[in-house]
Amino acid sequence: MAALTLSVPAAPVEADYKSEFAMSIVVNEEAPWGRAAARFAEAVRYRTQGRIQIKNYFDSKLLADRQTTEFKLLQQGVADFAIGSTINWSPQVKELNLFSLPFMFPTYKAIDAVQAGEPGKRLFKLIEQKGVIPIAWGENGFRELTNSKRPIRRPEDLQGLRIRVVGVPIFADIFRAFGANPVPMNFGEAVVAVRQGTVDGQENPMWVIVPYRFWSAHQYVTLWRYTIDPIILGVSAKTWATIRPEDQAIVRKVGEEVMALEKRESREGVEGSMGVLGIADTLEKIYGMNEVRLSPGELKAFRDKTQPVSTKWTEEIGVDLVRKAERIIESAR
Ligand code: X2X
Repeated sequence: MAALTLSVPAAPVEADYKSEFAMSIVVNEEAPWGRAAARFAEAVRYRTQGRIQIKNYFDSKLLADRQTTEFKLLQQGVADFAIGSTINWSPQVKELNLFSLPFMFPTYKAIDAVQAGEPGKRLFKLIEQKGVIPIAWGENGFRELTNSKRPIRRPEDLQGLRIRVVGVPIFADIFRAFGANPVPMNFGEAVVAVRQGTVDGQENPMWVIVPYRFWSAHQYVTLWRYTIDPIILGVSAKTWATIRPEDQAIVRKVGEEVMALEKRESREGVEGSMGVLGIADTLEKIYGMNEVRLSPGELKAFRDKTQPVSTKWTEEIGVDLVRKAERIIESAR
């Protein structure tokens, strides 16, 4: 008996992990999205007593600014971790375009219900089937429109404006439907284009508009919540397979905590809770932007223009998934 016990090898004191894991983030550390990556790396290092060391590559540095390749790099294990936007992952996981369906998600309650419900679970399963382990949802935010030319109240106001969009097809379709001239561009390039005025406008959540100082080039903002941009903390399945179960459990727990905090923080600045200024006050009073809020009638004019886009992309995403999400949204109102 004793001999048998002794022959069982003791668990190694040091895990034979690679000395550094790479984490990709498209933005910098100044918004909740990037801050979550910094917190995650630090808390994982602490709670694994240094066994897992994560190096963060902010501002798309692991991607050479090609944001729509992030999911591929996770599949390959070039990126071990990422906190990535569903927009940037949608070329490889087309169902993630669900969140880019125009005017689909009216409230935070609606998005939370969809993520917690069957559609969210199905999306996580699809991601996992493609070789990436999804850990938790976070949020970049509702995407608002900024531009340097004029207040945008009606689709006609967008006529001919050069609007930077992420290089995924649904956004080009949406802005063409409004009569604008969509210019697909990677984010790093977009930051320069906004500053230099080679585009007239762009669309992003408040937490990108503020830290990247888009307000200094763009006087006008239209608050229309036309799409939402969730983010997901994911791990390459190749990397995951090298991590021992007890460390996987730590990664999961820390990831869930950090991303829940990220979501709260990204909403606080917008919702005006906990004494933080709401989006309108922040962008108008602090950053001097001219804010346009749309009446229900004005919003409807934009929504009507995008009806064919929604129909087309519902087919692409999967009618069943979209209808399930719609039913959840309806009851979460
Ligand atoms: O490129 C963008 O606009 C950004 C930063 O919001 C995303 O990564 C989707």
